[in-house]
Amino acid sequence: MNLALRFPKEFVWGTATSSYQIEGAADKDGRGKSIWDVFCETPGKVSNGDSGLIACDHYHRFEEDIQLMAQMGVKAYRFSISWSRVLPNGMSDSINQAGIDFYNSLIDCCIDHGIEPWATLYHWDLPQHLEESEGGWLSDSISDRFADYTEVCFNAFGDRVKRWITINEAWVVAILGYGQGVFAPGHNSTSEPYIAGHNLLLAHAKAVKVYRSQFQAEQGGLIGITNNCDWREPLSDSAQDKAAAQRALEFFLGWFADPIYLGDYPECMKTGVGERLPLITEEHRNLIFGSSDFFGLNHYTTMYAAEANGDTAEQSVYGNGGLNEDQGLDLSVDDSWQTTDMQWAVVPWGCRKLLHWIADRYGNPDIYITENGCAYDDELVGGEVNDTRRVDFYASYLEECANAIDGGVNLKGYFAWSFMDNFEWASGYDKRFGIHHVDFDTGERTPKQSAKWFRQLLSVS
Ligand code: PNW
Repeated sequence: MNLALRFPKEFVWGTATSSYQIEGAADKDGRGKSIWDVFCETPGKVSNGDSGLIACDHYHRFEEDIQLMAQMGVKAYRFSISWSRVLPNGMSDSINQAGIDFYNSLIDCCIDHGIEPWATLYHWDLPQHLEESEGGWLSDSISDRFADYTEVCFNAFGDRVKRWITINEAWVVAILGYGQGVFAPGHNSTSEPYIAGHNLLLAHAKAVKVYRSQFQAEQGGLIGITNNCDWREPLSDSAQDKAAAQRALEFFLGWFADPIYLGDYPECMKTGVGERLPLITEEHRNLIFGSSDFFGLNHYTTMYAAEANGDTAEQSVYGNGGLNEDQGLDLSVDDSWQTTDMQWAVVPWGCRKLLHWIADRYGNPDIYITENGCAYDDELVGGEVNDTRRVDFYASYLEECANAIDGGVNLKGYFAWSFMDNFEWASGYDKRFGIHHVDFDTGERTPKQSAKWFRQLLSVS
């Protein structure tokens, strides 16, 4: 059966981006610095010394970008709001009107083109001032700063934005930012990730409380969090390897989803992390439990998990799996699996298994895949980018999404990462995730074959 017809009529098809990766204009119109501006200035942290200073210049070219989305036929655009563009020093007592104006124009442009704006409130670009004055995600006060900032956003944009995502990928912030040090703010610690993770959860929950108590009834939107998770397949049928894979998933996704859907951290984390794992007090639980109207999921790849014996795979671009020692497991990949330019394996069935795992563990919530995609460096030749591997990637992952829906999973939407090639964090501009090609010298956008493939798919659905 035609792939498009396997998805319900009301399925939300979209593309996704984030502020620091595409906007540029980092020093324009009153925007304050974020931790990523500073991280990029630190020698050796980002490939080629790249930064988001100019990026895709979406700040000036957003109308063209929304038009390209409209041509594709997508229903939704997931973008993120730069905290320091709205509040230059992160504090809600000083609002940058130019920042508010920019997001107003962007949101209006989406709506004019029949595209529903999905706004992420935090996609890693913490105002540098809050890093310096409060200690960033390690501080007890940061979740209140975040709640104040989100209130400004609900006030300014909530009349038109009906889908809010509080935090993008707390796992990445915690593990890559505070554990492995490969993302801002670049700390290497075995305890800080758990503190940062706890504060990210509290920040999410406090923002949801603000929305629900002051805005939701009147504005009528929904709010949730997006977490990322790979699939972990047991390396063998042994009970140990099955337990290792389960543990890996609980450390990855359960870390953030269990408190929200089940009210506490997973048991295996309490055991494995011990005193380094903050306690979810009664007060925290009251805030966090039940604090998501939908389940946002970013999914990229799959690895095998096995009981630890020291036999771990070579690291992929951003390292594998987190603080593996806490989890007592080894990760590996199958030599037969294809990989993307990130060295992430292409394993479509892993996506289906993960969707079922979420449905089973968390009471079959409404799930939105808010990111899925791949990096391939296909060249622009004669005005075309023939990215057949990306087309195959999307076709095969969407096939498994359709299978999951057939199997009873409440998957309600899917956002391709990314709308266009952009600043891929520590990899700079070397890794191209876009379904639109960007020439970073001229800013010119070109729809790749994959964008045309989506257009065709969506014309049938
Ligand atoms: C996500 N990992 O990042 C982000 O939400 C995007 O901003 C990013 O461009 C995209 O995926 C591709 O990297 C991730 O190591 C970074 O597991 C690292 C991991 C996962 C997601």
